[in-house]
Amino acid sequence: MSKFTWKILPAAPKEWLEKFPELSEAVGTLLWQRQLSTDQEIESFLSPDYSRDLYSPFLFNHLAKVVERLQQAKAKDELVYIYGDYDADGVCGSAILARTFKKLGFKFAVYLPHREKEGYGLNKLALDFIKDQGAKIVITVDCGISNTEEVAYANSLGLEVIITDHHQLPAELPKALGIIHPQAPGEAYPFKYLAGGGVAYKLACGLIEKSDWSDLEKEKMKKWLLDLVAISAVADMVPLLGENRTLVKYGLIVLSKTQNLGLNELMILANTNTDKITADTISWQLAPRLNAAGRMEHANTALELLVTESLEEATGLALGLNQNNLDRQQQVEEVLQVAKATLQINDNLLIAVGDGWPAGLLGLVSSKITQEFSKPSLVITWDGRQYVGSGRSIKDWNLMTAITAQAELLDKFGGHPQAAGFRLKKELIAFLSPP
Ligand SMILES: [Mn+2]
Repeated sequence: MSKFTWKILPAAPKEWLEKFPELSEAVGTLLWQRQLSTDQEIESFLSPDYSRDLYSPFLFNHLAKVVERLQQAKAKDELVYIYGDYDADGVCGSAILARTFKKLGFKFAVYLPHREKEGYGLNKLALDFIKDQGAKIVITVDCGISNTEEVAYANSLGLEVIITDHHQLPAELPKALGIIHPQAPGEAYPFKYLAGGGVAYKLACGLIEKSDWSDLEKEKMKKWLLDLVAISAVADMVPLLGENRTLVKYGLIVLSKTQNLGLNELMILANTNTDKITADTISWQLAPRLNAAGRMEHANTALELLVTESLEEATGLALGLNQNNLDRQQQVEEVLQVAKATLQINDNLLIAVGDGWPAGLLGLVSSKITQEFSKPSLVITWDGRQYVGSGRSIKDWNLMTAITAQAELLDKFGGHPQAAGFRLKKELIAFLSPP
């Protein structure tokens, strides 16, 4: 029996196809199946246009307010901390803001939490550290929307928090100075599926547009950041529709002639053919290497690579990431073999429980299991203090909803419908014993 059950979508109706004589039947049907029905939707899908298909960042409800506060911070020479996620999306988003701040002359620093020791999102110890450095403002990138408690703590320390994120919204939003999130309640921004890096880019564009540079300088700066925006979107697997399509199309062009020394070095090591850059170049060559930093050591290496202006440093950092990636591949293979040998099935959910597996690799292992068996999976390990887990799901089963339904068993959780992570409460140890 075949591993797949094929469900063939219906062909486009003849009358509909006749309205678009310039399209072949095959292309017409594919567009119709994607529910693209107007001339304008079809045109934007087939030929995204930079000057037509991007929205103004100031459509975000809070963007003007946030830009104004940041301009004030710059004028007063206040220290601003960028607090990013450790994956390729978060690191690229942090690099986008860092490069923009540097060009604009901000006093700033970047903090990326350690994937295993600190975990995802804001944490109080990190906020204490940031406060001690003399910061006034913290801007989250690709995280923060679920950190209601940590934002309250930051406020109690006298830190103002700006959230830029795209993750699932919690019941109670954090009390931040501004929330830039395409799906925030009442958010006017028309496109809802930007990656974390895309959201950070919108803030960067707002700052650039309000700067005193010439129009030409502004345009150049905004365009040369698009390589990082494309990596964010493809690495995070956001739908390549609407504004994402335009950002990625132009981002790939920028990537093929990137001015980013680190990306250039990374592409040399990955044997990238810069004449044929596609989304696959990002998925298979760049994103795994950028992610390897956070999974194997610390995401700071990837960030430094993306912001460095020294060729020598870029070469060294790229070599390090390349090695991290090789080590990562080997370890995933090892954990995958053990996980598959201990796989349990519960309804239609596959579960593997282990001991001491690197937490940064659980999602990759889960993804391979889900791919192989076409079923959602959870890969859970004992990390010496607690059970941590990561899961991947199939298209028709919302993993995040399933995990949220078990919130009372969990210390921390977050993610998307098809990919999520969690920590089990310590009291639950008795119910799960490592194999
Ligand atoms: Mn993301």
